[in-house]
Amino acid sequence: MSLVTLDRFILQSEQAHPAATGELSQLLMRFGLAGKQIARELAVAGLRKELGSAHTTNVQGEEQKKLDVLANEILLETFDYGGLVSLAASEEMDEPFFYTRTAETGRYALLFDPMDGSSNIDVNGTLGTIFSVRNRKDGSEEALLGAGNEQVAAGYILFGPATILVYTCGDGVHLFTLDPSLGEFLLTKDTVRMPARGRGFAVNEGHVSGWAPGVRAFTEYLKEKDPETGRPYSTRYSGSLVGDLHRILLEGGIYYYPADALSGKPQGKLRLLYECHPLAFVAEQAGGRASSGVERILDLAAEKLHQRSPLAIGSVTEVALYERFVRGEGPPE
Ligand code: FBP
Repeated sequence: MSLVTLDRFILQSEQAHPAATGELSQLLMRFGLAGKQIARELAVAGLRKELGSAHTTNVQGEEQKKLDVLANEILLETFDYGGLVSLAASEEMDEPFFYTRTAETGRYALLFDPMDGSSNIDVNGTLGTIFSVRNRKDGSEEALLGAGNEQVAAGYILFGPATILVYTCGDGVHLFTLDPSLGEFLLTKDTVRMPARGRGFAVNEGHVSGWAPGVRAFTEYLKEKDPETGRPYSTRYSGSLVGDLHRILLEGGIYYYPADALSGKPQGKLRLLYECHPLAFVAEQAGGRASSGVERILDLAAEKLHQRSPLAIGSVTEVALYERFVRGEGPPE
């Protein structure tokens, strides 16, 4: 059986696009390289005293972990040659980073959350890296703020019992698993389809007191007993959006992080450009859906780099139901 590595799959997919320059292919392959490096650092972080706080805070006022900073550095270095990228923005950097040598020529701009699920870092929980690729346009920070449907590619790397890379370029969602003995990501699932409905929901109910009545009613509705509609749903919240979304990609269900009027997060917690947009692109390409509760996440543009947005993402059935409850319409008759 011939092995389908990430690089081989990307190069074969490129052949379907005669006008392709090969630059996007090279760029996507680099995320594979960055994923391997970050996986290696995670595996030995406890041995190398790389767990714990970096004693710095990011632009969101959140404590930075040493691994947040290390993963950010690995990603920046991974694209600092080959002239593909002109600028990159990250959850861990106040301002975009401009690649001096290619600021005028690099065709692409990147946005990433280097270490998603930071609260899991010190307890060996599931973690992820989220990435989004855009055309550089005029190469300014403003060029990064466009609607989610301007993304060229997006995906995530999941660091769990196995390291998994999932990406889309707008032609379906493809899933690869890292074979540590080969040091290669191997194709595990091509053109993944998310089930239209699920049995699980992922939300931090500890914040319920700050939610809008519609969100509270939706959560209570999922927990009521009614086998005909597959209820009650099971709670599946890992503390890592990437970990929860990966489960939903394979089993269906919904993850939501609503606006929270009481904890100073009137727009929720998640960042629109490098958490919501890329995962919405993946979800929709797999047949799922992503909403703010009111609007399609991919139609939303940002005013600021680190802007937050409420997010409900997952199977079409549950996300549509969530939007009904947010509109105050309750469940369908
Ligand atoms: P980070 O990118 O800073 O980790 O924030 C995102 C996140 O950790 C998600 O992965 C996760 O679902 C959520 O925040 C957890 O937030 P909370 O601790 O409020 O439940």
